[in-house]
Amino acid sequence: MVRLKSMLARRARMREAGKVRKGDAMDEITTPRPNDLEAFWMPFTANRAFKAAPRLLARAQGMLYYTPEGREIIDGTAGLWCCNAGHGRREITEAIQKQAAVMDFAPTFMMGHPIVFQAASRVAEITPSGLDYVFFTNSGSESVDTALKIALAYQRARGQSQRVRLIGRERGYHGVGFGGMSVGGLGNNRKQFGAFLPYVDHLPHTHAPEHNAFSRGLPKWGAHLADALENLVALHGDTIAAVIVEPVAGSAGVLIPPEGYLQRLREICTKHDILLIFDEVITGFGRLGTMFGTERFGVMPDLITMAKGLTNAAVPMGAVAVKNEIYHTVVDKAPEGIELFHGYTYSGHPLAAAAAIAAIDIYRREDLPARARAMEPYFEDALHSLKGLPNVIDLRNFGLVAGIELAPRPGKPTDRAVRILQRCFDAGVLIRTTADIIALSPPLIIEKPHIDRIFTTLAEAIRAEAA
Ligand code: PXG
Ligand code: PLP
Repeated sequence: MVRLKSMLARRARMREAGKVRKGDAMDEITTPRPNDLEAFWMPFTANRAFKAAPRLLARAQGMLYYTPEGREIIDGTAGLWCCNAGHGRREITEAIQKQAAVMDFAPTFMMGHPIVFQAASRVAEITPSGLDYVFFTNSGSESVDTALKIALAYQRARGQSQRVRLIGRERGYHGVGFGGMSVGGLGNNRKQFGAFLPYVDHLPHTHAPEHNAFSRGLPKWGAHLADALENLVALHGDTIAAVIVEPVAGSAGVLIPPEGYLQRLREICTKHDILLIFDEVITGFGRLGTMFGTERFGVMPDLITMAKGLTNAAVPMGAVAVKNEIYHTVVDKAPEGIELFHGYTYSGHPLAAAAAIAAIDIYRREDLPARARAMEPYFEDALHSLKGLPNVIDLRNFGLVAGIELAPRPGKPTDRAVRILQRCFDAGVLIRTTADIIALSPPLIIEKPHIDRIFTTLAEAIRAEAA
């Protein structure tokens, strides 16, 4: 940091002397990278704390990140739940490079390019049969907004235009767009903004440590919590368009649905003619031991939102898969011309499409969902070996997702978890924290020695922060 400061001071002096102006080529030359950390307003980050003591990742391969100094960090989080096939996959990199050389960009508004159609077909091959139409976006947040808009457009197209209400769930995370934030149920993500979509209501969350603490797999207690949807129907009548839930809630701190809960939710949606949207941004692409969570739970939604693992995170991309009837109703019933007034400049960007095809081919060829499923018992045992450590008040897991809930330091929420994250990083393991919950979601290529390292390191860090 001292070197960096002297570099910046030198640049400022030169600028004052009129030798270089900001943006000049000279400026680049006289200021070798890394540049200072100030300009980047970091997302969901304590900017001041980070910039005072940065944690930098400079390179990645397989299960490992490397710091700028070359120190190895085991990736316990698949980046942000997204590099499911591990880092630096050659097939994906080459597909992106090849596509960039062939055609950088072409519009998908009133034009098409071959690779985007191929990518949609590839996605439709892995979604449950009957959800065979795919709308491309650039992120999970955009996928959620897209799914909500399609749900509303569908209700109108079939003559149910009174169905304008959207139902989310407490502690749900559906990204940060106004749609996703509105159906989302995380207070911290809402409190600064005040304005939300109208006509939104929420189901109760399913987290019940008093009944389900230290569950392995699906907790037994709580299927009846889905019945709250009946109460919302009693309240709102036939004005509900759609219900959106994460099959397993990730961002809120790994909340595993009780056995039978999602089935019950499906039944009530069907009974009252309400669309069910599964937000599979985290649970998609093998994370739960099947390509999508819907297969593992045996529950069929009407729409699936996805992102993250779709391209193994090599290029941003999201997608919404919809039931054929939804596509046909919106498209076939529309007057001649554009059927859905929605889309992003980069809906189906060629580089993202190339990355998605290559990533899906890897997931299928290496059967990474099955690999995750096979590794789940070992991962589960390793997780539950943390039971009894100081301040560990709950452990929960499903697929290759684990949550470790800690008692917060009195008067200092998040402090314990953040310090454990720092200790793990210093000891060569990347974990993720949300409030005082630690979340693990490693790449699906993980081997047993990585699991051992992750949990040994974590146990030491938890002990070290016992006070
Ligand atoms: N839906 C779900 C279920 C998600 O988990 C989004 C939508 C939004 O996706 P984008 O691509 O717009 O971020 C997400 C994203 C974490 C964490 O560690 C989770 C997400 C993103 C960043 C961090 O809790 N989930
Ligand atoms: N803002 C302006 C002024 C635009 O012209 C556009 C797209 O044309 C957007 C926002 C939306 O950008 P995107 O399509 O990348 O979401």
